[in-house]
Amino acid sequence: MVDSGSVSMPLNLIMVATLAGRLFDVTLVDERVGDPIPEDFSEFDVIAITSRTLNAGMAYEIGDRALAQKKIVLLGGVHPTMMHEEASQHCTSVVYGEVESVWDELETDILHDQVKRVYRATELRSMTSMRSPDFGYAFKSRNAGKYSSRIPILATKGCPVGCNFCTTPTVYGKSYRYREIGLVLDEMRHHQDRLGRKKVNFSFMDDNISFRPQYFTELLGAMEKLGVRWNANISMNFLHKPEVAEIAGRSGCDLMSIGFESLNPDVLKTVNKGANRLNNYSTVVSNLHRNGIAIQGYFMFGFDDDNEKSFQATYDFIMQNQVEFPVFSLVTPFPGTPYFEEMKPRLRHFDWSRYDTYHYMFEPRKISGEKLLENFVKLQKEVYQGRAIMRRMYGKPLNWVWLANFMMNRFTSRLTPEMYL
Ligand code: B12
Ligand code: SF4
Repeated sequence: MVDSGSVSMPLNLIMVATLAGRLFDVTLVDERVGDPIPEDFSEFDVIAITSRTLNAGMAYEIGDRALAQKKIVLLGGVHPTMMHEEASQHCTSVVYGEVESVWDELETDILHDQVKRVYRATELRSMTSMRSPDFGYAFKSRNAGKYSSRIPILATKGCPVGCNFCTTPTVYGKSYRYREIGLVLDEMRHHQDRLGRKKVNFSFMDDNISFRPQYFTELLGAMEKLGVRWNANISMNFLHKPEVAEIAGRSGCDLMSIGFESLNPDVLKTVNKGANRLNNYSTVVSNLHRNGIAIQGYFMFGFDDDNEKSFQATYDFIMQNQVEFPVFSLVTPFPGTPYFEEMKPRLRHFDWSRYDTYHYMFEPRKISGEKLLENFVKLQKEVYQGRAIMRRMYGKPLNWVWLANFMMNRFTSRLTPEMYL
């Protein structure tokens, strides 16, 4: 999105490496930081690849190459899970969902050279047994300097809400699991000891960390004494209550990423996100700001009920409420979800590399595709114009959020509607 030069450490592959590393020698290759992907796999027995939809083509290419060299190829992650039949053409085995719940069986089968076509857990394991990720695999990379210093961490998994456009219900089922608070704190303390300081930055990777308010506030209460900094993706479900923002601020939260999605009430009804109540939006923002928490606000466009007014309403909301870091995307029905099935006849293409939320996917009913993209680009340029940045960021502490805004200024100034086709 912004070419900041750093990416977060890949918790998915690090979890796979942490488990596999007990028995196998593991080499982590992360193409995002510039690690070259080997052409010749003769040094390896097993090639394990992760993929979101937008990287599926690349993952399949690597899988085909390794298969041709008679290697065991494992494909996992969100896209192979959602599209396991398609993925199975390019690997020996598809790992459906999280590796932890199938690892024992998979490890035994690899050792006996008897791997199956699909690994799918009949039951998801409790998070109590989850091993702490071994980041040593990432730190020892020659390109480790390109990893963000924020350490990815998980307290919960899954989300029972079940929105029809979301992949989480398929990947994690409708259950909601959480780790004992003591285990989360132990992991944080481990990094504080390793780095020799209290102020360590963590990034929660949870789907919906605040789904159980009691667990969430207890976790934050316990984190207060640690002196860490943290950020998370969060739904708005109870952020309108001032005490939640207060405890988040006291426990070291410096950024919350919130899916506001839309300012158009008709769109919100169809998105079916019960937590998003328009009349709470401004309260949520001011509660967080009062406690020193910056907001990364996600906004989507291209729904059937979107019209030109949606853009103006979003602009006004962002400017009036000084949202620090707005992020805009186009509605993208991801393969394997009920929404994808519903929209299939109207989708413009099935080129997975363009399923990145930055491509135009279908013509909405109330605005032409041309007008949609024109307004989409205009809004981004307006919100990240120098003067608009100064208005939104007025009075905010001088930190990386300013820098992100200036990078977005450069990035958005180059945008054109054609880039989204
Ligand atoms: C945190 C997060 C982010 C972070 C990235 C963190 C990172 N370092 O990757 C940020 C905010 C940067 C981000 C960005 C984006 N994200 Co995001 N993100 C997530 C989220 C909420 C959690 C991912 C995570 O780390 N989970 C924790 C790890 C441990 O779990 P996991 O990834 O599921 O991995 C486990 C299993 O899948 C399995 N596994 C995974 N890979 C493999 C491989 C093998 C070989 C094996 C055996 C097993 C295995 O075992 C793992 C360990 O348990 C997911 C939702 C989700 N639940 O997946 C969305 C999600 C992955 N993101 C999504 C999207 C769309 C994006 C963006 C395009 C959004 C945008 N408009 O910018 C960008 C794309 C960035 C990119 N270039 O890839 C979609 C992807 C949909 C799809 N079909 O591709 C998801 C699924 C959200 C959704 N519900 O739709 N994201
Ligand atoms: S609330 Fe968020 S994580 Fe949960 S199902 Fe809906 S979109 Fe997915």
